[in-house]
Amino acid sequence: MGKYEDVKLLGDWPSPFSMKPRIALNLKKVDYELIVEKMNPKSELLLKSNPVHKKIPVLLHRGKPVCEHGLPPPILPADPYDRAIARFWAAYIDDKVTWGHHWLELPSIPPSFAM
Ligand SMILES: N[C@@H](CCC(=O)N[C@@H](CS)C(=O)NCC(=O)O)C(=O)O
Repeated sequence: MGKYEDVKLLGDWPSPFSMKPRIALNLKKVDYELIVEKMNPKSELLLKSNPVHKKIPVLLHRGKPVCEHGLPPPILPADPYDRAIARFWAAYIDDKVTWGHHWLELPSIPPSFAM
């Protein structure tokens, strides 16, 4: 992994929203520290870093918080059609797969539509 200065992710394992930045950081080979946020009660760090929504994940770069996850463009495929498919599935996961039991509701994916 590359050495990036002071990258921390405030998140937790069952949070699908936390998984996206973790996957992105791993794909980009960025070293980071995962700070597990237990949410009950919410930590001072979370409340200070994301005072508007008070939600995880929060990426902290040199102490500066970045809230609201998303797929950074360099992670998306170069081909416009492949990019559209990737965005479709990212939005689908965001909309439909919020907690564990929803994983069971994923449809079977036609091979032509899979990434
Ligand atoms: N729009 C946010 C959603 C994040 C989100 O909903 N996180 C959940 C955990 S998976 C959370 O922190 N929930 C705590 C709460 O709603 O108080 C994002 O894209 O990062």
